[in-house]
Amino acid sequence: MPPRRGGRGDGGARRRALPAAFLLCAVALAGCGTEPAGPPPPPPGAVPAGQAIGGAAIEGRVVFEGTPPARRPIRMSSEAVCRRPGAEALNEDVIVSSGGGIKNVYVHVLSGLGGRVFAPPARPAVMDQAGCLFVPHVLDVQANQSIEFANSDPVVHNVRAICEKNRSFNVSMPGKGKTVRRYFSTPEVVSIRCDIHAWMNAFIAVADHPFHQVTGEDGSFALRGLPAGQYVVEAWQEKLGAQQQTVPIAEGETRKVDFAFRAHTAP
Ligand SMILES: [Cu+2]
Repeated sequence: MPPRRGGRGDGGARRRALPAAFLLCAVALAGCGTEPAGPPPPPPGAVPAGQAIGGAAIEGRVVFEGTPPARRPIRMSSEAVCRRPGAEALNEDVIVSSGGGIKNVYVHVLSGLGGRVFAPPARPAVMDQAGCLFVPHVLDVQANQSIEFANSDPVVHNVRAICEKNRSFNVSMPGKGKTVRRYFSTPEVVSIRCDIHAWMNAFIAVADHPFHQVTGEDGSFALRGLPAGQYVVEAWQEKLGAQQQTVPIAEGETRKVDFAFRAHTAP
């Protein structure tokens, strides 16, 4: 016997579901239909942004050991404006300089700062969509720091943030000049994508303190202004995984710490 459809019971369920659906719409409109409210103010006693709390530093390089993977051209054939025959952008999964440094590694203090609370910088961090790529590819921000997403391309993009600990979102970026502000409150690495152009991906690394950096072309980093203590420092790379080192440091000391990755070291 085929299953019964559209019975009285189903209608009742639909009637009961309607108010819930309206409520969801109202919540969605309040949260996403207009620009959401800015981040909450820092709690009393938070260390102001930019205020030094120590004179120690952890500096070093992230390097690739062995032969780095070749970077492949990104085929932007589905979007005429993005297409650059003969001058295609290269994929940004693993970028190793001629000297072996790895670019775009997120280096941050994972633990050791105790219960200190840090106010985020007042200036927004910026992630642009330019040349049909997210720029920068890896952005480091502080929790509750405003992030301005911008579109510099004469095409429609979107920004989809895929979070585990923060609230995921998806906003349309309909053409050049569009900007949208968002923020994340909880430390994690958020995956960013454009659904229209499958090759467009990026990462936003969120920390609840200012001791973080994304390595430049030569793979170098410097975390300055730390108080004496024992820290766990982590280097995270989107394809190669994460490595941690425990770093004891005295007041005023500068410690050299290097990280070395090889292909396929991801867990
Ligand atoms: Cu796009």
